[in-house]
Parts: sequence; C-alpha cells; structure tokens
Amino acid sequence: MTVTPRMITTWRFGAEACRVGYEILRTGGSALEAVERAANVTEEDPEVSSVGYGGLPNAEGVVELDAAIMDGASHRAGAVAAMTGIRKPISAARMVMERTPHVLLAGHNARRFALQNGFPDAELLTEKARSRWKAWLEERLAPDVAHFEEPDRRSLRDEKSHDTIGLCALDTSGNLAAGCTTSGLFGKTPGRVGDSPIIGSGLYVDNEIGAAAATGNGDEMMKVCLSYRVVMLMEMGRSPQQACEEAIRYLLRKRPHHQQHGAACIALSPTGEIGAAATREGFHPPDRAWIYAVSQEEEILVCEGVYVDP
Ligand code: SD4
Repeated sequence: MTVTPRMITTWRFGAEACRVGYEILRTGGSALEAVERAANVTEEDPEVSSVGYGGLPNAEGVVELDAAIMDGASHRAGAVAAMTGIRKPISAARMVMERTPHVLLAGHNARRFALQNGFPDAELLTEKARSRWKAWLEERLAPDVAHFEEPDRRSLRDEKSHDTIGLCALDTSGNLAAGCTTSGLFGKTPGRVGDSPIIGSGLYVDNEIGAAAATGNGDEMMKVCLSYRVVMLMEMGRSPQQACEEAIRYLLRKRPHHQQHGAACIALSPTGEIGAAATREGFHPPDRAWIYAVSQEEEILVCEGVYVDP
C-alpha cells in the first residue's frame, strides 16, 4: 500500500528544506534520504546563521556543529557533536550510522572521521558571522542563550540568529525518519553539546509510533529527553499535537524557574498526522513567533504553532 508522504521542519527558514524533502518523498525517495538532503539545504545556506556553514560561533569564535539522523525503518541512528571545519554535518552523522557500530562521534575525532570519509576541510565561519561574534564580544554578552531574546540584547538578534532545523519525514513506504542540525547556541562555551545530536532529546523516531524533533534551549530540553517523551506519549495514545503540548507542559512543570528559555517540538505519525508546540516564553511571539513548515498535499505551508502555558 502506498502511503501519502509528508514532511515537517522547524522554523520559517525550514520551508525550503521542507520543499526539497517533500519532493524527494513525492518521487519515491526514502524518509532517511529526504531528511538528509533537506537538512543539507539549510546547512549550506550562509544566510541561516544557526545551522551549518554560516552558523554563529562559540565564545572563542569557532563554529562547532551538532547534528543527528535517525532511521525509523532500521531504528539506527548516527550523530556528530561539537564538530569543527566540516560542512553538511548531518551527512557525516549518517556516515557514523552507516559506517561505524557507534551512534555519536564528538569533537576532533568526529572531524577526523569526516575527513577520512571524504568530507573536505572547510571554513565554516563567514565574514558576517565573524562580525556578529566581534560585536557580541564587544557587548560582552554572557556565553548563554544569545538567540533567546531579552530586551537589552535585542540588537544582536533577528529571525536569522537562532534555531536548529529539526525534520521529520514519512515516505511512501510508510517509513519515518528524523533529523536535527545546528551550530547550537551563539557564544556557547567551547565544547558545549546541545540536545540536537542526542538521540531522544533533539530527535527520536519509532516507525511503529511516530517521529519527533526539537528546537530551543537544548540545555533545558535535554533534561526531559523531549523528543523521546513526545514519541512515548504518542505510544500511549496521544495524537502528535497532544503529545507535543504535553511534553512541553512537562518540561515547564519540571523546570519552573527556567520558563524564560524557549523550547519547541514537532511530531509526525505513521499516518501523516502532525503536531507542533512551543513554550510561550523564550521565543517571544509575535515577532519571534514559533513557526514550522509542513507539506500539505503538494503545497508547503508555513504555520505558527501552538504555545503552551505552564
Ligand atoms: C541547542 N537546540 O544547541 C539547540 C539550539 C536551538 O533554537 O535549537 N535553538 O541547544
């Protein structure tokens, strides 16, 4: 039986990735392929300053990338963390999955693995990102969640200064896949790894239940294994939308003194139902609204997701 394919990605900038991923699905490509190739679109876009090439650097001006991919059909996963000097990190993550018995390679050795597997050595810091970092240094911003807006830090923020792309795909064979790729938090402590390459936190998929991916403050979301929780709630009978809302509510309940941090998740079921929810605080709607992109038959819709109150 042929399943109607579907693709969902986080953020407005994810719309182009969503379109590319959906096209792969529509023409019979696998969910895994769609997630990887769609993520590559964002990773290679220097205008997206929170993912891949052109991403904003850590406190020392070095771009460190986190990425992961998970295949619902085989329940395999691969990831790279705090990797420098390699473009298309989600493709390196896929190689970790396919060419090693491991799930996650980190830092210097993730980079070595990528180089040994044919990825070219690349400069990831663009001039634009370098000057943002210099301005950040001058303003002596705390090495914290620079992309979560606070009034006195506004000058360095805009729609392009933040956010992981998370992706979930359902292919015509009924297989699901999920992915996540990011340069992490701007000005982060060197070596800091967020939720994105952590299976169960930044992403999770079970072919029989559903797929989920997260974006927001990984240091918070990791504490509740947000994506695993979304899928677990779907297993308990919640719709993807109910599961996303309930998982965010759980995070807010567990971390009552940290409500200012943004957290958001998307989900996709094996029947193509979607979910999307975010904390009300942290992304500061309406100007920093919680946006996702989703395929709807042949169209790509850009939608504002549901906000969850504590
Ligand atoms: C991280 N979750 O490294 C990522 C960043 C992100 O919206 O998604 N920001 O914590």
